[in-house]
Amino acid sequence: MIEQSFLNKIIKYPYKIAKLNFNQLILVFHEAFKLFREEALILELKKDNPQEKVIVIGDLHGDLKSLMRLLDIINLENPKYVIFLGDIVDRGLYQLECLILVLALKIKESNKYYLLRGNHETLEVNRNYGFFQDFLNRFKDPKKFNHVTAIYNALPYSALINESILCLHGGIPEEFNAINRLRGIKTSEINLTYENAAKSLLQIMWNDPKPNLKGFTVSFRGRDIRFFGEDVFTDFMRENQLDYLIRAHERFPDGYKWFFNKQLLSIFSSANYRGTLTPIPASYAIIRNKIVIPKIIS
Ligand SMILES: [Mn+2]
Repeated sequence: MIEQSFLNKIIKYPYKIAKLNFNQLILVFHEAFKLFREEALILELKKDNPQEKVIVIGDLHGDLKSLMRLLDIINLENPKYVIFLGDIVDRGLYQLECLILVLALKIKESNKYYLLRGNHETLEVNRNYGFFQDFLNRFKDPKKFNHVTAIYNALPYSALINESILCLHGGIPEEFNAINRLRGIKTSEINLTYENAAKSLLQIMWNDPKPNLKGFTVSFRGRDIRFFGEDVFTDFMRENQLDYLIRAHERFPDGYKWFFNKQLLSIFSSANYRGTLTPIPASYAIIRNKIVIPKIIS
């Protein structure tokens, strides 16, 4: 068992995570892994009282400052659930710190904090965008990264709140029935379904909405990845009886962006993304009384 005092220290002093030795980190990875493996690929979260809040957080990409500001906001708002939409690592200055802090929150309050898989929760992407190299510089042995990969492979892909608000990292898949088909399957059982769900799972992590587009079209992001237009989005939402989609994956000048008659909200919670681009405000979403409200982290 992991000590509560150890978790509390991580949460209170996240800048000191860099000083932890690998055996201490293994405790965090292992405990979080056990929790994620018991979760469903499509989380089904229920609010009994409509007044209860949910906070949804987009890409962090190693922006520990924004994450710490979000924890202050979470303390003030006291939501029932906090959902991270993935892309915790790569690009930023405090990638390991962000990952370990999110995992520590998960372990401490596992029925409050949820982490979904983004396209950067993958070794191949981490090899290209910084986290794998950052990890190797610290811990030298590439085999140690297996602890991280195990976490990635155990993450849920989507969260459904009161059967009406869908949260995921990228976008809707071409297979409209994918969400329903994957409901009830545990993350540890992914191999049972992976063969015929691989494309949908990939698209959930990678797809993007595009205004003034009809149907699905190819994306610059890669093979099997798609842009989706308003017509297919509206059909998907109707068929799945959904009111809102909250996703991340793209940065916008205002920090967030509404699409498609305000049924799709895109948020991004890293302000210092890549360090070289023009800074943008970091955003998050709050759900209360069935309404989704975008907010800027100030
Ligand atoms: Mn992304």
